[in-house]
Amino acid sequence: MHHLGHSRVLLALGSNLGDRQSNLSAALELLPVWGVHIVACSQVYETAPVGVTDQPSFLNMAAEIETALTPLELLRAAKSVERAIGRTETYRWGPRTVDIDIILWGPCVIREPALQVPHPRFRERGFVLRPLLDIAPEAVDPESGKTVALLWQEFEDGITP
Ligand code: GSY
Repeated sequence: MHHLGHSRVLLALGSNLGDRQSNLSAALELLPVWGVHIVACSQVYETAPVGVTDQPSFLNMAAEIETALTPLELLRAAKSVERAIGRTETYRWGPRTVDIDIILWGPCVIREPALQVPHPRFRERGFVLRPLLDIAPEAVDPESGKTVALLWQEFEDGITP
């Protein structure tokens, strides 16, 4: 179920190829073209690569948005923006010019083959949690019932979800 215009939708953005700051800025300028209103942005954090560690470091940030798009429409918009900025598929978890993930959609839980919200791995990713803490510390993960602030604290304390 998706609550038109009411849910707090949170995105994570990352870039580790080319002019990383310009790639993030370009994404924030292109999203509105697709009907995505940017409400708030976190700081930009330089983060060591997680997963495949033998790749350049990332710039990561988070954004709160408002949109009348459905979740799957937002996913398609995000993919269009990624492509416009020059992301070409390398390999899973490989370098990318820009990556846009839907992390939370208010209280909604979406489990479709193409889209999982809350993002299934965001609770263990400091590069997602730390930017989110800037703009949405009190946002609640509907699956764990925990706030972003608590998830960040547990991440920092090394408590695995
Ligand atoms: O889906 C996120 C892409 N990604 C990142 C990232 O954005 N930041 C960091 N630090 N490591 C990452 N590994 C992958 S895959």
